[in-house]
Amino acid sequence: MIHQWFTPAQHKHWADWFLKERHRFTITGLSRSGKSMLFTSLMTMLKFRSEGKYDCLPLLEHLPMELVEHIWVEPLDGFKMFPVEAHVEALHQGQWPSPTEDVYGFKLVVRLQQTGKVKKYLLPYTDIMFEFIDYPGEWLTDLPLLNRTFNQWSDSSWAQQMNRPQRDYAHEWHETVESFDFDTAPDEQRVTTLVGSYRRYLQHAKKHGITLLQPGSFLLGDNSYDWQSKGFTPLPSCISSDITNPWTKLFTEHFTHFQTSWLKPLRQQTFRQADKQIILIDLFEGLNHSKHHLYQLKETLSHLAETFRYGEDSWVARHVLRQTTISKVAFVAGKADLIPPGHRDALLSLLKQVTAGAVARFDDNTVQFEHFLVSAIQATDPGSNANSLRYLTADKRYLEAEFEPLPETLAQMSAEEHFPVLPARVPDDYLPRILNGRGLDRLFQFLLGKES
Ligand SMILES: Nc1nc2c(ncn2[C@@H]2O[C@H](COP(=O)(O)OP(=O)(O)OP(=O)(O)O)[C@@H](O)[C@H]2O)c(=O)[nH]1
Ligand SMILES: [Mg+2]
Repeated sequence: MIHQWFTPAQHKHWADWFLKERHRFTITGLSRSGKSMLFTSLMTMLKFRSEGKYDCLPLLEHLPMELVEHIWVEPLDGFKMFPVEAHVEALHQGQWPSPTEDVYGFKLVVRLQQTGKVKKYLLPYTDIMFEFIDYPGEWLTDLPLLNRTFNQWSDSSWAQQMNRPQRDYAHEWHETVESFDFDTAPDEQRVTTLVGSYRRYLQHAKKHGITLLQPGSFLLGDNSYDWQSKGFTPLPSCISSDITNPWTKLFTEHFTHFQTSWLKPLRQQTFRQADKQIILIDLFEGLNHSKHHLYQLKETLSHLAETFRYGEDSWVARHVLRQTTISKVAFVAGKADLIPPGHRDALLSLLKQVTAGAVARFDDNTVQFEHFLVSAIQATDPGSNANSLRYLTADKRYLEAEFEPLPETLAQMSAEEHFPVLPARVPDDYLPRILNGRGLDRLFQFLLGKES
């Protein structure tokens, strides 16, 4: 019987937790931050766990197996099924999952045992659902544009491009604008020229580790916004401030179209309010380039926090006011297997700094947050000393790499310093390496744990 296993305090915890039938997690992550790989690992772990093959998801410490009849994965209404088989097949071929260009979902259902009076009282639901949605990271950075006018966006976009590191990648685009004749009215060809040049800037900057790329949707193919016929670019402020200028008129119209026909439905469908949020962050790309890139990442994350609603997830808010706010946030630095264990404290400290601006937006103290280091797959092996790792290169050589200590603070990093990211290939024994991924247990324990 349940009351023999738990103290009264734990009973309360259980009751709280199961008052909700549906737990919505979002994993919010910039492009290439590791979302698809994390979902792939999670589903693989759950599959092994539910088939009783491997007891690998301590997630379920909060949900003892004795209470669980069955766990399975289902499609999520309105979404294509997350292509876990395709991703696992890619890993099997030694490839990483391909970048996501559309939105996919899945639902994890935990069916509880039906027996026992205590269960009926404590756990009103039979099935508890966890919903997961995977999407291209580029969509995420566009959401803040919902709160801007074209003019505001255009001005802030220029301001960003004038600073390092963006400025370093914007030369061609800036030259195009300088020699462009905005007195001649826009026609299809001239719009295509301008949008084409701006897109090349976005692509070039992305390749060099920039995360604040707006609109990121312009970087994707057919399943994304129709930038070919409804594109826009920032305009020099002398043009954008003149609302009678035909370019300003046209781009304002396209920008509004972007907001209403693309961003609004996207926010409603894909970024439905969840109560628990994992913000997945790749620090390695920034470290690979420069300290300016890390500051730029910090700015991006701070902008993103603007678009989500944070606050206490109270019973009243949920049942009476019918609103959900995010009450728990896990800031997660992924791919932690790419540095030696001895350097992880420094990585955690960098994570805290890079997310400080986002944290500052939780302006009341009802949001619980923590920082975590996680690897969805343990792709590397320990090296011969505390500062080294062994890994498989693209051409399948097994090498040892020595690491310089990471700086503990961004301020300590010199402007020219950078830390090359380990080009680790997917090893043949990817499966046990997924099952032995690090940090997921602590992460889920935090997310599923009692709200204080
Ligand atoms: N070593 C290591 N590399 C990882 C891990 N997770 C992701 N990666 C690397 O990061 C890349 C991006 O991971 P994805 O899961 O595709 O990232 P995403 O957030 O889905 O990216 P988009 O779909 O483009 O938004 C992969 O191709 C891998 O190279 C991990 O746990 N360990
Ligand atoms: Mg993806």
